[in-house]
Amino acid sequence: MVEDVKSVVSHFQIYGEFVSSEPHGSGHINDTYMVSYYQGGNIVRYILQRINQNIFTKPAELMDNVVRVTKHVRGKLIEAEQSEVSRRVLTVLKTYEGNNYYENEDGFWRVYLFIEKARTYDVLESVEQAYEAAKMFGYFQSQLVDLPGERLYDTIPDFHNGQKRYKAFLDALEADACNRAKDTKPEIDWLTDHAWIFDVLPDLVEKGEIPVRITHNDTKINNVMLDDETGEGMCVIDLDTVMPGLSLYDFGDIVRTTTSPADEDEQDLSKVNFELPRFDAILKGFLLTAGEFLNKAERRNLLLGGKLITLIIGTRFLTDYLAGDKYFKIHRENHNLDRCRTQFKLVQSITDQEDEVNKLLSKLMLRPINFSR
Ligand code: ADP
Ligand code: GN1
Ligand code: MG
Repeated sequence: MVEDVKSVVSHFQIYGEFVSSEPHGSGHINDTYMVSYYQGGNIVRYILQRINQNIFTKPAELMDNVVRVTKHVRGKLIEAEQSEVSRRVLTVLKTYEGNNYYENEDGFWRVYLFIEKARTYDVLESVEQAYEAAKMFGYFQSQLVDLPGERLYDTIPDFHNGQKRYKAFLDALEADACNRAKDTKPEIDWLTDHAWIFDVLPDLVEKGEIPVRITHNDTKINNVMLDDETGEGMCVIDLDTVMPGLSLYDFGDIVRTTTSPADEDEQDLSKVNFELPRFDAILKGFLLTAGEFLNKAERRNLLLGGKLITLIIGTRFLTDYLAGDKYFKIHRENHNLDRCRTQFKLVQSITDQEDEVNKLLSKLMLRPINFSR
């Protein structure tokens, strides 16, 4: 593979001598490599990614979105006289032909500058990190409020459409392609019981209370880089799903990936719990940067965003398990089922503590509209 990587990166405008390449990160979708070059006496690193074309079927449109968004964010950072701009926004490298990607028989490739002295976390180590991550995702959205030009491409149509995700689950259940439904009866029953939640947010969108904005749509915690030294939020990454969406889903995915101290694939479900101090931290971080543009209905439904996206992603893991692990990368048997279980447990844990959360939201004048069956 090193030889292949070396040949792929040779098409990009990178100077110096190729040194090495190795797989990098723990994303579920793309293939990511860290590539090192020797340049004028220093080692300089890059990120090379092969875009998963089973999932992103129009990668050229996707790159068009990424380039527009990163250019706009870069302009904002320069305008605000921010230091270290190239550590605060992804930089897309061009090929010698002047393209933003390179395509060969093995796939569709792109290269970013490597963001040094910062890292991502799969599980948070402190409440401060939760605050920083939420602040960054809110900031990212605020930077895109005035993105000029045409509507961005929908890189995955209906990405967070819970009703369609539920329908896909029902189809996978009926097909039961791998005869796995028998092993997952409690999860199927639990989901059937909670499927009504999928309708709540679309109702508010239909009534015009919740607007469609430009959102990131994959604000899980390992898609933001935090500075190694200061812990400060540096850069929002993984921009493949930046497209029109709901702000509440972005906040929701922060809830999903920061409020429990457990891994997404933790097998000991007693470790999966919604922790109020973490929620308090992300609420403050997100409102600091997104508070200015969020409307009243959005502010009042922040917790719902968390519940809903966690339910949607749990449903997607269960669907993929039933279908035979076709979508998310897995690294062990039953991996998607384990992931599904943590998500459903977290939704249950949020529900169990809803009164407490509502007290907190009331203090911030964010008491949610009562929604129930
Ligand atoms: P996936 O879509 O598969 O999740 P990501 O774009 O999130 O792919 O990249 C996977 C991991 O690679 C990230 O979690 C992060 O740790 C690392 N990474 C991605 N882009 C960069 C970058 N520009 N600089 C440094 N690390 C990066
Ligand atoms: C995938 O690419 P990554 O690993 O950041 C997925 C998200 C899920 C997440 C669950 C394009 O995110 O929607 O929430 O896994 N991305 C896509 O961990 O499907
Ligand atoms: Mg990622």
